Amino acid sequence: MFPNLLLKRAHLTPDRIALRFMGEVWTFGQLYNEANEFAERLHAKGIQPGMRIAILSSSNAELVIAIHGCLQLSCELVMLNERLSEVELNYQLHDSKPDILLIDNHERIISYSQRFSFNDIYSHERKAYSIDRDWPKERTISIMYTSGTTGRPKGVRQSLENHVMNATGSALHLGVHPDDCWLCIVPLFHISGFSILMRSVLYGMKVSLHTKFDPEKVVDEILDGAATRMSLVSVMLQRIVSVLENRNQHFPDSFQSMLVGGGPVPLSYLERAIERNIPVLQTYGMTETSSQTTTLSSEDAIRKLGSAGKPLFFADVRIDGEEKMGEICIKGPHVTTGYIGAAESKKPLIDSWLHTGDIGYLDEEGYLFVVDRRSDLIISGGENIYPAELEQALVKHPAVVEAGVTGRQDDKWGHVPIAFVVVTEQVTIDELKNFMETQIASYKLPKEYHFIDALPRNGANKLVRRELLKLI
Ligand code: S0N
Ligand code: AMP
Ligand code: MG
Ligand code: MG
Ligand code: MG
Repeated sequence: MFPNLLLKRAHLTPDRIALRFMGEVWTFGQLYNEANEFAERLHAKGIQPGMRIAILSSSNAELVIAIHGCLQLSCELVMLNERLSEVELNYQLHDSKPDILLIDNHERIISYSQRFSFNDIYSHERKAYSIDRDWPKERTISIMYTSGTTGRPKGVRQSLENHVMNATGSALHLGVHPDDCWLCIVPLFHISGFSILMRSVLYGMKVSLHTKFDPEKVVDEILDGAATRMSLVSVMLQRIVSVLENRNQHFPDSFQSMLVGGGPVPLSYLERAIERNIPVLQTYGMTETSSQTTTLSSEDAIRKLGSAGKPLFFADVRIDGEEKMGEICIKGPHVTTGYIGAAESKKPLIDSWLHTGDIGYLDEEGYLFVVDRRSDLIISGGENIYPAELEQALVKHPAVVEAGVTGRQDDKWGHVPIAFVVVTEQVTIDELKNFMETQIASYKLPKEYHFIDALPRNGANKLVRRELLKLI
């Protein structure tokens, strides 16, 4: 068992600041009281401990309170990506079958039999529930969907132990200072953001939450000394560095660490960041490991530039294969206990190792270098796009018989999808675009469409996606 995280934290340091959002602040004591109130109102609505609650919301204080409120009531959360299309969200709801769906406002396009806004919950009376002082380690805290090679995203369980051990390993690596404030500009529905909330309650650390990523605001806040840590993906780093370069400014020494991960990080961005006094630390993490597995140390930041560092204290990494370079495998108490829904029977571990599908190597000193993302995955601005998902959507169009999707480099997003289609009847690119907009989140839409006569296939008749680019 572990202690009820927020209850314990509110007992230890009730007056420390937990959250800053749009000029308002919440202490841990206040956060606990508001979360408890939310839990009582949920309970009055018929929500029982152990139920599953899906949440669709942008990052705001109400979401933080709702997350903690659901956890106080011992419910598990399905964190939905607000950028997804209705079709994609419906799949995740159908797969996870939550008891209720919570949304931040009724403008959300998604419908569900049990759908309530945060305000709907607040308009309810309160009903006391029994507060669990101890939480079982194996309890599922959160579920996040991550794309699978088959084109169907899988719901990944993140247990209490996963979160606690990850946050602890992170603290042992980065250190914790009483004045730390972690700037959260990554979405709370991704583990990049959610893990910041977990660190906050465990460390007694302030979080400064932004709804929208605005590099100017981020730079201002850091120059003010109001934030000491942050997590981001490389396109965000690039935008922040550009602001500093344009203003000819540097980060203050009070700023402790900037975790950059979620996809490949170009060396040039790291070099430009260091020029601006940004203590940038590349990190290798994923949904299945409740965030960081390896992170570079500040003392190695320059000597090992380009590496994602060594495994955190509780984590282990090995490379599978005969050669120096091979599939990155991960072991440790931060690795998921499994999937839910259609993927429930898929076992995530082989002999206690998670096979990531990512390709990399460990150098002579044990530093990880991630060389290639897992099979066919396209990572655009830190968001995953699986070709199979787009291909399946494309062939739903009556004119399209076959489709192949692959990624190409892009200055703005790092990597973007482009589509190749075999058609049986006349169709325009605009028609295909319009169709795809009804199926797929806008950040996943192919940036180009090419009509081809046949897909490149191997002897086993399997699509060879890397051959697609040669057709243009
Ligand atoms: C980069 C972001 C902020 C871009 O969004 P922005 O600028 O706010 O765009 P919008 O105004 O919302 O939309 C404008 C148009 O741009 C399109 N668009 C938006 N995002 C993308 C995108 N990623 N790719 C392509 N296009 C995009 C919109 O569709 C819109 O187009 P139109 O007008 O046509 O509709 C945003 O993308 C963002 O927040 N990205 C980061 C997401 C993220 O956090 N990813 C990480 C996920 N992985 C993990 O969590 C595991 C790794 C991990 O844990 C970690 C990662 C980083 C650091 C630390 C850790 C850790 O281990 O702790
Ligand atoms: P997600 O599926 O959203 O959890 O994203 C995790 C994936 O992002 C990993 O499996 C990698 O493919 C990729 N990734 C994360 N960190 C890095 C990194 N530092 N370098 C390269 N790729 C990364
Ligand atoms: Mg994924
Ligand atoms: Mg923008
Ligand atoms: Mg078709």
